Amino acid sequence: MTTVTCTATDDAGNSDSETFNVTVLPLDTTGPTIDRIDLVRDARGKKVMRIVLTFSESLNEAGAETLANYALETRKGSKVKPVALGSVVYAAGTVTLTPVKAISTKKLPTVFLTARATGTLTDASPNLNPLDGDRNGTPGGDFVRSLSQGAILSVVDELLETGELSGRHRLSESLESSLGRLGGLFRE
Ligand SMILES: [Ca+2]
Ligand SMILES: [Ca+2]
Repeated sequence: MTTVTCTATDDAGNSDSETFNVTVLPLDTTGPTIDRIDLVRDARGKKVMRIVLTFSESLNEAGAETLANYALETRKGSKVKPVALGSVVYAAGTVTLTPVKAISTKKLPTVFLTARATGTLTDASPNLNPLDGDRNGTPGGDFVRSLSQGAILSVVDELLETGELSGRHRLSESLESSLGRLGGLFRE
């Protein structure tokens, strides 16, 4: 914060001054990153109904809710097939994508999600910094992950946050528990 003093003097030499404060906010030059992917399953755990993306900061709402900024597709070798997205809803730093048809959990390793670093999928700052999808610290770069990769990242993040994945001596124990939790993902 800077204090500015303004003094005015008339021809007769009378003068008076006023002060006011100016706050200059640091310019936001970082793009939002996707820090978590959570998969919302049906009651039996066999199908993914919704995909929830957690961003590192608030987004420009209109862009966050533009379906064209996201793509789902199955990739098998060179065969790429789009998976239709029905809706996208933004609320408080998270984006919820709902595919038209629920996705079988068996298919998760071949289903890829792309979030595009366009001019509208940006943060909420006046600079409108685009998504930093490749997480290299510079706005720009699409985010591309298979849904199974995304789910693994979220479990590892959670373990790091809760401290379960800190001490080296606890690592094998933690990995065992994460594999157990991931088991549901790959079970036939
Ligand atoms: Ca930012
Ligand atoms: Ca980037």
